[in-house]
Amino acid sequence: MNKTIIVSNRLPLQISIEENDELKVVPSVGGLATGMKSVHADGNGIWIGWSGITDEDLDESLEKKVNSKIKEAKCRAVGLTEKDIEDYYLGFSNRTLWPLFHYFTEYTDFEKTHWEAYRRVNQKFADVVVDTIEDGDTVWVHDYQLLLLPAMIKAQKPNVTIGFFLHIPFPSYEIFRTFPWREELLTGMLGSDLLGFHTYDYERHFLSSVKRILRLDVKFNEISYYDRIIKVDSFPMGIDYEKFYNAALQHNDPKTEKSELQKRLDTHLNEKDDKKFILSIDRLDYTKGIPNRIRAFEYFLNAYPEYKEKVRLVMLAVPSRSGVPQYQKLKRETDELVGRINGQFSTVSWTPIWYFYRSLPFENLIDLYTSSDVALITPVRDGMNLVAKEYVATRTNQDGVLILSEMAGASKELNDALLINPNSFDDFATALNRALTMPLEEQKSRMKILQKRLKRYTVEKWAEEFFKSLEATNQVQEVVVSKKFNVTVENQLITDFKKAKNRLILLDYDGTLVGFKDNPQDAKPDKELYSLLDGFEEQENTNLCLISGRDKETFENWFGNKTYDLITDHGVWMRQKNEWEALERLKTDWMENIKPILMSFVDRTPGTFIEIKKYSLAWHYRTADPELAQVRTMELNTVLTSMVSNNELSVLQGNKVIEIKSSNVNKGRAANQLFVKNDYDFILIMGDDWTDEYMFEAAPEMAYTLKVGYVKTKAKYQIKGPEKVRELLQKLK
Ligand code: GDG
Repeated sequence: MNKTIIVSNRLPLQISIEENDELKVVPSVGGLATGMKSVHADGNGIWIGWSGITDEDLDESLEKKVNSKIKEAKCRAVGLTEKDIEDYYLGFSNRTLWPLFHYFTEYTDFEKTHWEAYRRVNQKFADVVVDTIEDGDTVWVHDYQLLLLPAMIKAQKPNVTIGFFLHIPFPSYEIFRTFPWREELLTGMLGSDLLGFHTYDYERHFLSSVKRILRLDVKFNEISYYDRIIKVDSFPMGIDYEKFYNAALQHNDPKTEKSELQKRLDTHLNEKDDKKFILSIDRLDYTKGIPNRIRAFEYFLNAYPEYKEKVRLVMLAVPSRSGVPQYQKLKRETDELVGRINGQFSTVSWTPIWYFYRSLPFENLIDLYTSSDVALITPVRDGMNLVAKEYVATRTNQDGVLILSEMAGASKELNDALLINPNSFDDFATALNRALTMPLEEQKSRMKILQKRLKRYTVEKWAEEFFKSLEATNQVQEVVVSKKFNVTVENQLITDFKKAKNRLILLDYDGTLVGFKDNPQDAKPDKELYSLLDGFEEQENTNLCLISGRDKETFENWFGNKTYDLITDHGVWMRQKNEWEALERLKTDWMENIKPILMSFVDRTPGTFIEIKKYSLAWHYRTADPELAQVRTMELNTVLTSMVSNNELSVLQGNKVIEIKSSNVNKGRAANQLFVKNDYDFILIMGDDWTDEYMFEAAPEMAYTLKVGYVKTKAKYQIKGPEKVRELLQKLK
């Protein structure tokens, strides 16, 4: 039976070493563990991650004990050293990726040794994963600590399905491009078959970086990457709604005994009947906007002095990453601010801010959620923010108001909250005033809509949707690979070639025999290619012909002293036995009219240029901004449409090029001249471009037609790239 493997930095277990080396293992109750329950605990799943104990703290016997406990919980541990944690976790993950992806560029370190540790540790994870999985298994990798892992797994196990989910934002291209190892990071992520983000914005930012940095083809939300199609989608993570709702119900039951914290909260409420609670809960992290929130609260008290002694901000800041200097600084700043504001406003009976710097048990979290009138959740950047959703789930009477930052992913779903820009103190003050005076009816109608969404799209549903989508990627891949040029076809082709008496090999040049270069003139034949092609000159009964959109002069220059056949200018000219012959008689007077139009596109689209050939004009946009180029190609097509029909011209969409040429010329017509001339019993045709489709269409049924690349084609088979083409030709020599 196929397995499902979940991989995250930490295992969903808290393991502690007690006295006498006794182990205490407590399962984590976080959102992720809940969402994964159906695939992990109940299904045929294994969770891989770090146990939380470094190698240095484990001797051989303790390690055995730990591993056996981990195994009981259907987990497998990745061993990490103190140095790994220092450089990969506290270093690269939390001092590079975390700040950069949250737009804190000034906090971002680009430390090469940390990057190397990140690579090394991702490989440690890959080794354990590869050792655990078999073909047909499914792997789901989580979060920013493991961005390189998908490609590392795929390289060794191409037949497993890999999903990846990023829990934090993916930044805009302008931020991501500053990252020194950007290509490698993206390539690491592209080992996945499905990439998931919380919101459409993160998805679109990621795709933009893939297009601009890796220059890959992206259609809607699918990336063509060699022989694979990678799907990218957004899956907003939900919460365990019932758990929070039921806990709140129980809490509100008068029979339930009150916690110490609740008693303290109650005394506050009794101080004055009309006093209100404003709640904020976050990890103490600079992305959560805590100092800013405190300052905004001060601004609010000054702007609306009538609230003095009537409201209280209850702030829970959960200690986090205290080994990273910025977090230590944030702690000092928060302490100081709370002290200053409490000093400034407090009276004998009122302290405006209650500040807890600790983590609380779940029951106390519910005390806070249920006792508050307003939740003030105002991160400056946040992938999703589950606290906002949990607050909503605990409002069993549907009262209460959520004030939420637009910069939290959750704001995309929670439109009925009061959404604010966390950088505007006026927004804060107005929203707080509105929340504190909101009629109960409006509170209820808003809360009802918020709850409806969260109740339906829970964390289980989120995991289910992701898995469904991940399984569907297999079907996409099957379509892509159905035409794959596999070993069986290759062997048959070689056998047919060997026994044939009269062979034709028809090869496109750019993208087929050589890779693309930014400037077409740089894509000259190399030594290896010459020797490969020359080999066919010596073979008996073998007619080799290169067929290209290149002009006659260029080919004459490159292959002038060779004896093989050439067809140039998309089929205008043919050279056989060193004699050039014009296959078509063409007019060129239209060129003078079209040239200025193309020139205006060059002027307005940096990175593009015109190639002037004898019988055609080509506008190349390989190095232009891909998004701008997409707009301009549509614009150019529209402009050209009316002009070309009057002049019997056609517009060809090549690989990052638009070419205008006479309509009655194409590679298919030219190739046909060869097909009919001889009674071939073996024909091999290879090409990568849209214009090569004419050849595939015109080819006799017995021909082997091979498309280079994995896009839709009329060819019978598809092959990866020029390297593979050369390997095949080598085998025919
Ligand atoms: C990352 C992304 C994204 C908090 N304090 C206590 C406590 N919590 C629980 C909350 C909530 C969770 O921790 C915090 O989740 P958030 O989503 O708010 O924030 P991050 O930790 O930054 O999480 C974030 C998330 O991943 C999921 O993808 O939403 O954007 O940054 O569940 O209830 N729980 C207990 N005591 C506490 O003191 N028991």
